[in-house]
Amino acid sequence: MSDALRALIFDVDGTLADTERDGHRVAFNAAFAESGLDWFWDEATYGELLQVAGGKERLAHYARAYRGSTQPQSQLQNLVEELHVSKTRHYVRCVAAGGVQLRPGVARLIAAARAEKLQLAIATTTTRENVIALLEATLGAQAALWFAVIGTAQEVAAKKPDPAVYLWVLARLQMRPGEALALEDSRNGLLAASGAGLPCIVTPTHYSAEENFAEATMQLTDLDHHPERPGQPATLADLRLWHTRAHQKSAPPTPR
Ligand code: XBP
Ligand code: MG
Repeated sequence: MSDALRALIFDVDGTLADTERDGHRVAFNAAFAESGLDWFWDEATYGELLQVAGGKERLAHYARAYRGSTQPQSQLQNLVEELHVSKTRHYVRCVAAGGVQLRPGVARLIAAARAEKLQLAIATTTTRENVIALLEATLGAQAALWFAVIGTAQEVAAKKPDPAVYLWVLARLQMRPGEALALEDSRNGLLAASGAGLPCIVTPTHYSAEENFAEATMQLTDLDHHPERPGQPATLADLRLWHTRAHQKSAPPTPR
């Protein structure tokens, strides 16, 4: 017998909203300018840097791999921390001012899930302040309370593609992986979700469009575009169906 769907676990960046190019990237550049650094991340460079999950990790990688930094680790880490505080301030301000919108279908599916009493959760490698700011700015002042569990960079050290954040969220939800469905936008996110044993729906962004999503339960342009019914949105009933199918596929064959 397959587990019934009890929870939707959303990634944030790229999945709830297309935050990277016009949100995070712009905030990183504002932090560089504020610190008097001549660093600048154009859209293409940022696309490359997105292979490294986590803003702090991305900053350290850029310093070493793109700017040839030979600073001792502790010194570089101080710079990274300082830049990241400033970047987070810029990002939260941008989001609170309405600079980022939810992707198509996200608000509709969240409302449907709430109406049907499914649990909602977040599993992200971004900073908690960013998540709260995004939920409040796009879904309303109380929206963070709709999510039973919010797993962020503050809860687990290992970032996606490591499954740690999904395992942490599942433990908090007190659910088995087969009772939940993850929604992601990137290969790193998909690997994290499937590493935790979760079926995963992928809605790529322009940054992740060329990535390999072979392990995905279903891939959609966005949640308002059903992959098999042109012009129709994906409904919660579709998500339930895909969840059941994924479960059946992964279940061992019944002995005759
Ligand atoms: C998101 C990230 C984040 C953001 C920046 O990945 O990698 O690092 O780009 O946020 P995912 P911070 O969507 O797979 O969780 O600067 O707060 O890390
Ligand atoms: Mg993402």
